[in-house]
Amino acid sequence: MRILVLGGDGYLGWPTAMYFSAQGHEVAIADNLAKRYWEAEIGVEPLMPIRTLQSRVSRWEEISNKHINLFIGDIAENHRFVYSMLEEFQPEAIVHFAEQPSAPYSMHDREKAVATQRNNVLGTMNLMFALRHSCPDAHIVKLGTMGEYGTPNIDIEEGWLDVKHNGRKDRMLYPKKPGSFYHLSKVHDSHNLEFGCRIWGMRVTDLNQGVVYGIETDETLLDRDLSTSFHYDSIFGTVLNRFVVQAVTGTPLTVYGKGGQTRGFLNIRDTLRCVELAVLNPAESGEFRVFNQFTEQFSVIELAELVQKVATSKGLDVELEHIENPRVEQEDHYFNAKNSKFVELGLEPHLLTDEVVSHMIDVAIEHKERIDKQLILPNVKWCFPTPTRNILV
Ligand code: NAD
Ligand code: USQ
Repeated sequence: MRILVLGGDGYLGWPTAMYFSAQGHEVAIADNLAKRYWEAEIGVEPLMPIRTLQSRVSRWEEISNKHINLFIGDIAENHRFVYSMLEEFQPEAIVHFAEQPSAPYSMHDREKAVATQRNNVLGTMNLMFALRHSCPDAHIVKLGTMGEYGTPNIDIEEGWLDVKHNGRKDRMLYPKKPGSFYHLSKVHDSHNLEFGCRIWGMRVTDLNQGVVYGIETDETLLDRDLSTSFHYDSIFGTVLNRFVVQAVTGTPLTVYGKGGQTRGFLNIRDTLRCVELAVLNPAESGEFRVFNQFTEQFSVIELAELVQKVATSKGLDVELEHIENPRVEQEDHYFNAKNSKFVELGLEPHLLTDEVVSHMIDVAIEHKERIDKQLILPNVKWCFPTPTRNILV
């Protein structure tokens, strides 16, 4: 198939692009390298050194003897770029990772909240219009997030809810209660995409993905220059990835508040497989399909205790610390999310075992000299003091 990976320079997009290329698909990557700018802006670096996108692609081509097409451009601010790329490449599937992915980044201040929603919502809208113009039958596989649902006190279905009200029934998009301006941007995307399916007959799979952990895939392991951009800082690092790096540096594991926050999690290898399953089994024309893309549920404290146990068995001295929660979120709540659709399509999950954590610790130890401990403590609060009335911000 001809598969376009939007955001193919990122943590998940780069390994996904290599994976599809390895399976023999014709792959194109689009990226505006914005993540590299955001990293520089806040002063953080990935754990492993990451080559330029062009040199990663060349290295992949040398090693695999397969070609990846490259489009450098901004999908949110340059709609002509999106139209001409789709016109030229004529993708059958478009995997859309190209968004600002961090909740803390989006909660930093007005500018970053607006920039996040502008980038994410407009990028998806430009894609919808360009697709309608240039390749209306292509299937969009869109990375959404489990955080769109928030933590409701009822079971979380896969995207849709059958509702009975005053004696009548309907099937509605599942009600959303997200926890940051970033997560809200994904809700807005979902609504826009569902509208496109309903009105124009677009075919879309919205992947409500849980929190991803992991450093390596089969393709990144082929060469150091193919590594993916793994973060451990408080803005771009996700919780388990952060705990592993904290354990290696002897920093107490940063459990925010009580640590009862429960989320869906998955290994980066399962991200690749889930996206592949969605691409190979496309949505019907007019169908807005939602899959909950996670394999296991854990609370933050369960993850911290797991990392502590494994690290201790490897001779590391690791403490847990309940620090003041910088976020506004429930710390003790019901969470039961359905995730059967990928299993029905054939997903065999990589589960979070002691061995997986142990291997992540070993990789983090290899790169220990690059870890900057200053980047570990959170520095963005959800609820900051209201400015006095005569200060314009
Ligand atoms: P990432 O920041 O590493 O990758 C996103 C890529 O998109 C970056 O290379 C960035 O430069 C590019 N990009 C952003 N805006 C763009 C634009 N306007 N035009 C072109 N390129 C643009 O993020 P990631 O962790 O790989 O996440 C990928 C996607 O998956 C995101 O949409 C994220 O919200 C979603 N997601 C991630 C996780 C996770 O745990 N990492 C979990 C659930 C969902
Ligand atoms: N947390 C801690 N300590 C830390 C970091 C996080 O206790 O050091 C807690 C957070 O308060 C939160 C939970 O761990 O309750 C998850 O936080 P996270 O930073 O790992 O994940 P989140 O901000 O939700 O965002 C990440 C990705 C995002 C994706 C989302 C999936 O950055 O792109 O959409 O996971 S989900 O959470 O299912 O919405």
